[in-house]
Amino acid sequence: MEKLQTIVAQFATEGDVKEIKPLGNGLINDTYIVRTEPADAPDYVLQRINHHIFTDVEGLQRNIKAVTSHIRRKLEAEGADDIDRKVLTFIGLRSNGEQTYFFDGESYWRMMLFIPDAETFEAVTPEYSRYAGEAFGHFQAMLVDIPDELTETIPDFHNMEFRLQQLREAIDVDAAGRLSSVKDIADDLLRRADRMCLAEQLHREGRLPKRICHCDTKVNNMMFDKDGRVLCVIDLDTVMPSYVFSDYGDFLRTGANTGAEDDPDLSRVEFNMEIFRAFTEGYLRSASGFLTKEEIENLPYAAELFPYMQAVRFFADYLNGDTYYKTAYPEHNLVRTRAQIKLLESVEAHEAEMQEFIRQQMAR
Ligand code: GN1
Ligand code: MG
Repeated sequence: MEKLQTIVAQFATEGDVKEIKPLGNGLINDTYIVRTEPADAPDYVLQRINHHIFTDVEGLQRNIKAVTSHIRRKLEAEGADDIDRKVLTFIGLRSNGEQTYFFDGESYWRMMLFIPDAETFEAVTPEYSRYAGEAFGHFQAMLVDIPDELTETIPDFHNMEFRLQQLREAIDVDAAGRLSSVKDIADDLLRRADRMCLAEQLHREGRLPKRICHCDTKVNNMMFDKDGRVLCVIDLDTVMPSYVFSDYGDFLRTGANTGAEDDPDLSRVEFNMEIFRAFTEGYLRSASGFLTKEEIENLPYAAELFPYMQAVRFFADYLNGDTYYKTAYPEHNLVRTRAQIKLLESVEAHEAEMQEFIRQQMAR
């Protein structure tokens, strides 16, 4: 706490710190809420950036600044109210207001305004999913004409070919000696490999553009107000050029899963078509203006790609001995892998139904 207080003191915040407590449950960064007094001083969010994963913190913060400033300008032009609650505001250092992160010799830290009267959820209703779909479509739409060139904060982040290469390496090395007991999972994943690399193939053929995407559209990465309206998208570290499939697919992976991402009870894990329909309707409403025919037609593939990619990533981490994701128990990454494969199977079973729904939406 004392240590955190000295970190907070580096930033140009208002008020006096009253308390600092852990916030949320991200798997990568450490996040805290900083409450201040007097009551009219704003509260803040403090984050330790995981720089083993985000190695280019300078580039990362530059991306975030470009994106939040662009969105702010767009919202102003739209005449939106309450803009400070609809886009994140990063706090500069006392010593240099332009710099939005602090290095304490060991870790990188940043602070942003806490958005009051807003909530995040681990699960959503169809109604909230429709708003979420609209919000991510709107987010992408606002960034279509961003003038800045953004860096890939994690190179090849959602590149399926690269993720499979990492899995194959993990299988070859078998660093934690775990492969022999889970060989069936490796085979199951590799069997689908070619089909799942469709996006990279389309991109090489010039048929699929990269656009600025959020790339971590887990349902808990958006803030809702009291009426269930989406205020803004948070967790902007992975905002970078990618295929629109990233945002569409990763939301459904989390939002349309009837179980938990790491559910040990696979009977709870199913793909919820009601959420799929609501989210897709909302997304197409705000994004169909800029999406190409090829992007729209392949949205069902995107819904399959993300449980698959996540299974590949969790499984590779399991084989590597749990070096990337935070884990709560030794088999956690294996349990996560199984849950993602179960989800994938359920999405696959709905493929024709998804195609038909999207076709109907576009015909309206
Ligand atoms: C990580 O940090 P968090 O929990 O929002 C990960 C995502 C995964 C997700 C799985 C930088 O996101 O890509 O989909 O865990 N972020 C990074 O829950 O690897
Ligand atoms: Mg998060």
